[in-house]
Order: sequence, then structure tokens, then C-alpha cells
Amino acid sequence: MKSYLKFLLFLCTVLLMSCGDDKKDKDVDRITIGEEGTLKEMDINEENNSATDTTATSEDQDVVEVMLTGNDQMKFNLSEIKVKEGQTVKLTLKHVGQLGKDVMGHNFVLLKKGTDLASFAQKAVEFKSNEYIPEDSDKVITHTDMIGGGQETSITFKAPPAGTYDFICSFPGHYIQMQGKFIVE
Ligand SMILES: [Cu+2]
Repeated sequence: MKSYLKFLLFLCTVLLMSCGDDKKDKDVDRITIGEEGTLKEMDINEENNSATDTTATSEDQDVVEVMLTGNDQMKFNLSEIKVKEGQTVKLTLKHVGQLGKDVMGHNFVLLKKGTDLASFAQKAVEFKSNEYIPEDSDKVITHTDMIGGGQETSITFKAPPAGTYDFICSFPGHYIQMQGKFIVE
């Protein structure tokens, strides 16, 4: 009887031990898989992030595209344009109205800091032959052509030093409604 009991005890112990070992092995396996999985996911994420960053660097920091529209109601779609210092700005002006250039012409004129808009616009009226850009003005940083309904025009220029500038449409009377801030950060 005693040896039979001992044998039972031995069996139980072996069974318990092996059960315990199985559990441990499984746990260990799971942890390993989990860690590997996590590591892989992290690696993939890091690769994706760095790839996105690289793309953002080449596109967003070097060249920025701005789409500005003007309509028959004498309105720009943007009252504020934000770019970063050193960026190359590709600005497209689109006239989404139907009226002609002679009655509802629009342009984009970027003015130097501190330009008095009223006096600049007043002067611009005298320069119809030059699409309302004063030829002798030192206030203009850059400007587009004057366009009419259905037309569009683009200019590419380097963003001026950080600061806040004004942009207007210099067609007679338009600057009152058609003006905005060009912010270089
Ligand atoms: Cu205009």
C-alpha cells in the first residue's frame, strides 16, 4: 500500500510539474511573440514616420502652392496667406467670375511692409496702361498679371523675410474689399 501511495504521489507531482512547465512555456512563447510583434510594429511605424517627414521636408518647406481666387463680387477667397521664411511660393490667381478684365479685372499685388494701401491704390489708378501697377513705385514686392473672368495666372517668388505684409487687387476701387494679410513665419 505504501509503495502504491508513493507512486501515486510521484505521478501527481510529475503531472503537476509538467503542467506547470507547459504553462510557463506557453507564457514565455506568448511574451516573445508579443514582444516581436510590438517591435515589428514600432519599426514599421518609425519607417513610415521618417518617410513622411522626408516628404514633408522636400515639399512643404521648399515650395508652397497657394490658390487664390477672385470673383465678380469683388472678393478674394483668402483674407490671409501664411508661408514660411525661405519658401518658394507658387501663387495661382484664378478669376472664377465671368466679367471681363476691363470691368472686373483682378490681380494680386504683394506690398512692402508699412505701405499705405489707400495712397498706393490711388496712385495705381493712374497706371491703366501698366495694368494698374505704378511703374515708379518701390512698394511692390511682386505681382501677377491682371486677369478677367475665367482666366488664371501664376507667379513664383521667394517669400520675403518674416513679417506681415498686405496684398491687394490694384484694379480701381477693388483694394477696399480685395485685400488680405500675407504672413511669413
Ligand atoms: Cu480686383
